[in-house]
Amino acid sequence: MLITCKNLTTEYRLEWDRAIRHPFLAECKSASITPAQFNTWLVQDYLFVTEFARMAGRLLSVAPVKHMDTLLGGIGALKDELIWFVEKAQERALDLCTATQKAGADYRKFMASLGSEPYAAQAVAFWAIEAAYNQAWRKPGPMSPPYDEFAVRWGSENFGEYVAALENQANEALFEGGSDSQARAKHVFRTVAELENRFWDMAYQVTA
Ligand code: HMH
Repeated sequence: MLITCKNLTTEYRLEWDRAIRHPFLAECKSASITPAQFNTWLVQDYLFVTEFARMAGRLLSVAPVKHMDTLLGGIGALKDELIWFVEKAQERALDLCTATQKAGADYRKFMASLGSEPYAAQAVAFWAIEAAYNQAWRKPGPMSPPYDEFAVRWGSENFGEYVAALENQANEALFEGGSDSQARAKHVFRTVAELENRFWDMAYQVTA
């Protein structure tokens, strides 16, 4: 059977649900998250995005030319996102030179390991990582300041369109890849779902 991104979210529905529904998000929506918990997530997510940008570079290096436009746009957006993270950290007087927590370090190792996966598996992982944030931040519904800015960044329709473009590209790669790359894609999708869940949990191990 041909694997698509949509199939993966149904096949691993439980794991995916744990990636996109989490008390952290519900507590941002109800504004009951503590500043220390939110700030911990913020600093760790900045560190995550620096590694995710490297992953994007590796993906670009193996992508077919027809997929470059979307990926280059994504890399440009990551540049803006890193600048924005630095501003948010300054507003909150947070030190971005903080150690990566275990869940973040495991995520970083996973992203580095993707460099030896077939293109289809890398494209699925890249889509899944962005799709997880798009769905997670959109699901709780509109948020109040200061969390609205975060919910809009990843939950917006614009970001959703970018995620849909990544999904199309990942589906094309799956279609063009062999059965081995499809099996690897399943494995990486499941791993992304698990790592996303652990990343939300990490906010409660306050370090910021
Ligand atoms: C942990 N997953 C995590 N952080 C992010 N910023 C994204 C996904 C989306 O880029």
